[in-house]
Amino acid sequence: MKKMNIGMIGGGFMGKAHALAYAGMPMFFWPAPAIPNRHTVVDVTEELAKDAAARLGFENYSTDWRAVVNDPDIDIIDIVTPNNTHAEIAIAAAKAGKHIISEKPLALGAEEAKTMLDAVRAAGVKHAVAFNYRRTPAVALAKKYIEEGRIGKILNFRGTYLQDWSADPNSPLSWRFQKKIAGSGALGDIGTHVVDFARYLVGEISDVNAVTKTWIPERPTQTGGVDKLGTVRNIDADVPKAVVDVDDEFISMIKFENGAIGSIEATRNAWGRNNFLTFEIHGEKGSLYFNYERRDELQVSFSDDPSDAKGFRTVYTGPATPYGEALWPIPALGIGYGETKIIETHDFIQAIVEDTEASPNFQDGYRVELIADAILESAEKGAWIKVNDLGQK
Ligand code: NAI
Ligand code: SOE
Repeated sequence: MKKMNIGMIGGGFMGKAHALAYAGMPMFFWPAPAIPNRHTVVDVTEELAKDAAARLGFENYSTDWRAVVNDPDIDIIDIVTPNNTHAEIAIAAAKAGKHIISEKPLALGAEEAKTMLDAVRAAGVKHAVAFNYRRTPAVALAKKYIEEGRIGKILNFRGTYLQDWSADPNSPLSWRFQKKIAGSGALGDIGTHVVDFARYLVGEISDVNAVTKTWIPERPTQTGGVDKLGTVRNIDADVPKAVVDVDDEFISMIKFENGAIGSIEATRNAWGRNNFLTFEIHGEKGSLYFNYERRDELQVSFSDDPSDAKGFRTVYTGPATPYGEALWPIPALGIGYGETKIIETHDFIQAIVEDTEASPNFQDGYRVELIADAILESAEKGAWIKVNDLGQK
């Protein structure tokens, strides 16, 4: 069986998730399209890189991502670094002829994402963007029902992503609060997952009308140690404060090209909400509801349900639903974050081996960035904004 050498850039939170997926993928999907080999992991210091290699099971480590991108033994470059580094690494990897999977959001904005899309298209390499939540079996089941016409023509999509890890004003100013590193706040960090759901399940978004808020305008700085999300940082005892220049929260009305309407909102300041990533979709013949915090379940209600049994009922995902054969043998046994990454890894490596387009890919990452840019512009101008396409379809 073919082996594919992985060069993974970044050994933090997502480094762990992707390394787990490389190890686990062939255990779930057998025969695997190819065996991912954890060849080299890169981080910014020798200590971090060495530790990441030991912890995440990589054969080698490095502090020089350029050398790894140009290493002829590497087949796939996996970008799991903060958002401001994605473009430079991806463009160099494309030029070196490597297949690329990048974490979301693809870039700091649409213009930068377009340079990445241009680079992978010019190089003819395979490319994927890691919107892994659409790999949750219940989300893929919703997609199947929609494609089969089970809820009819879609009227409305209502999506949320609510977390509370930054509601505490003492939660430190990690890179996720800095525009030059993150691009935007809750919008790019978590709102883009909902935008991905909307595009995947309903279709292209044409217009947005949004409001953004920064509830906590300054936060304690940090220089090392480990923060709540496992990011390596030191939090000094007597820290100065620094300005937050991104959104803590946004809400946007949306219009789809196919005539459906809806809303998307995201916040990291909602006490009590942890990974409250949801959608409710209303169609002419039924409705679907999903909440990632109950990720084995899809709530369904159909117009032809008996009149004495109106309301949502729960479908549990399992062997008979999407990805079921590869996963666990009993419905509701429990899908986790790891499984979504394992499926994502499988689908990307399969696209490489079978020479098909990976999905979602940099084109999708770029379209999501166009929508995110339009949301920011709309919030600034207080008006409906058409989603532009920068001349790149
Ligand atoms: P993190 O801060 O935990 O880890 C990033 C790692 O990259 C750190 O170890 C850091 O030292 C390293 N790094 C930074 N610059 C580097 C460089 N130039 N060369 C090599 N290593 C470098 O961040 P996390 O949470 O892993 O996020 C990484 C990316 O993954 C972000 O784009 C984020 O938005 C995305 N993400 C996606 C998730 C999803 O559900 N799909 C979940 C969490 C993060
Ligand atoms: C932090 O808000 C975060 O880790 C995001 O960066 C991820 O994309 C999300 O899936 C989980 O939360």
